Amino acid sequence: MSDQDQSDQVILQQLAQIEQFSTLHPRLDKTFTYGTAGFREKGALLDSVIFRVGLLAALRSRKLEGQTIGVMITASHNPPEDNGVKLIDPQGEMLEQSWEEYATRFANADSDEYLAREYLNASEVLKINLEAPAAVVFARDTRESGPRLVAALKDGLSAAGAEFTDYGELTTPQLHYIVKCINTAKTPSPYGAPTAQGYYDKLSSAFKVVLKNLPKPSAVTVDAANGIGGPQLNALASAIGSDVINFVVVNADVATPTKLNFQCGADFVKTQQKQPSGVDLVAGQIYASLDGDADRIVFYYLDEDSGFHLLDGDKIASLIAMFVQDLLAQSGISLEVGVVQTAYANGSSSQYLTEVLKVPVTVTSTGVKNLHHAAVLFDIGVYFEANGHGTVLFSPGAIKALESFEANSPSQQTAVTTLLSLSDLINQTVGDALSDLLLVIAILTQKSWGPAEWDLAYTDLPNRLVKVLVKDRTVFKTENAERRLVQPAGVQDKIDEIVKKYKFGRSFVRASGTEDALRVYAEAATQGEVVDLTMKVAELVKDF
Ligand code: G16
Repeated sequence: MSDQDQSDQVILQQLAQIEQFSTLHPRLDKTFTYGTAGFREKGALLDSVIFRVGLLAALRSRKLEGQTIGVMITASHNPPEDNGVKLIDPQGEMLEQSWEEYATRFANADSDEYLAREYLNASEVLKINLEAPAAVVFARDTRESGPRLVAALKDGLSAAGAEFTDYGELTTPQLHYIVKCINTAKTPSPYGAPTAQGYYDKLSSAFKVVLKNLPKPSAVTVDAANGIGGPQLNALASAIGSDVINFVVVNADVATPTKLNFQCGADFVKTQQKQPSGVDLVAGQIYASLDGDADRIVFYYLDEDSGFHLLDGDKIASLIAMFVQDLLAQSGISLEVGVVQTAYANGSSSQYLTEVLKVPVTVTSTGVKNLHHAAVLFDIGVYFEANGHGTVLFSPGAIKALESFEANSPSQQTAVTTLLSLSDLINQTVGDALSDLLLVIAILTQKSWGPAEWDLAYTDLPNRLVKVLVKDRTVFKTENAERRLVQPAGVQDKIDEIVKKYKFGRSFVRASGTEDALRVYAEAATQGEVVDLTMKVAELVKDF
């Protein structure tokens, strides 16, 4: 047999295998879309989708010369019965956007034969050698549907002939970290050891360097949303040591799946603007809430008059930008710091960043994948969504400038050492609640600040975010980083008319990419006005 014949046979065998395995994971009569954070649905509906994601992950790895691709099975902040899946590219970043189309095509291929054909077509269009090696790693959160979906994923990977490793239950950012570690292991700058222990070691060492010679911070109570963040934070806390800091982890029941994100967690606290259940707030102390897969975090505290104050992603971004700028000024190194936000950013935060800190601010569409791409354009790019999803990116040039800097004074040296430790403390692959938690505590300890001092930077405009259930959210199309509606025709003009009547009024509407709902955001000068404004805009769009 000629080499060509042999190769044809291998490919035919792979296609036959895909068809055969696919019969075990029948597609439901439903259209799936790779959205803001991959596929999200009721867990019961995702079997075929996850199987097919396995095929795509194998192709992606083959396309990238066998580099390891990650697959995370999670629905993050969504309710317990939901689940989802997202792909992670070799440097720990989100799947390249041009591939989302293939993910959607695979998920919607309406027969086993057609799926095999889509697979072959993709390999031809993208010039992928189907005999090349493929490597995939995966993990899941604590949802009940996780193990069943992992089985579907393994079938997909086996059908496509990929090698794979199951990392069990991890937070989403831990898997991003592991993917980057694996793919950088043989380079001059390995990112770390590709294990959960490697993650704890990297973060805990950097945290200890930043806190060296500083007083021990007060204990921090963290609401883990009854998700994977609970056990992982406990393990990270052990690596750090109780001589350095104590964490009190509450809402850490991962044995009762129905409790996940229920009346607790970052999304609950941000949208309800109140404390989660299971936490008794003591005035003046700082608290934090994670979401179900620990890629988001928000902080909060009670003032002396029992007023609840939220310190969300905007507040975190402002704190970090201010701190990094101070350190740069102290060191004398000139690097450009920029902040990336979305339309959800509170108007006061954007004003503080541009007018007080004087940092450039870029606004992108929702989705960390969008913010990440904008943040890499700065020497030090701070990106955060208001919902608490974000991180800081140090460009290779910035790291080089810091590493090669020759300090003229102990103060300059301290600033440079702190900046370099921050770059290790921050999970630069993606927003990471645990890494962000340590970063915020480190900054507050350095400044000797409590939550109230942090909160002083600016006062949030009263704001509200509500979900509106509509018949078909896909008719809502936006432009200008989701700040304006272009469809349905005429609706934006009506929103503008309403908004005009409110002091400091602003409102926008967009279709969620993770839930079957519209999101309506508004802000205005007073609490009463913002409630009224949100209600009027929600009323306007509810019948579509
Ligand atoms: C995901 C995305 C975030 C996004 C959030 C809500 O978060 O990763 O970037 O802000 O969904 O998106 P949407 O408004 O489109 O539903 P998570 O924490 O659920 O992965």
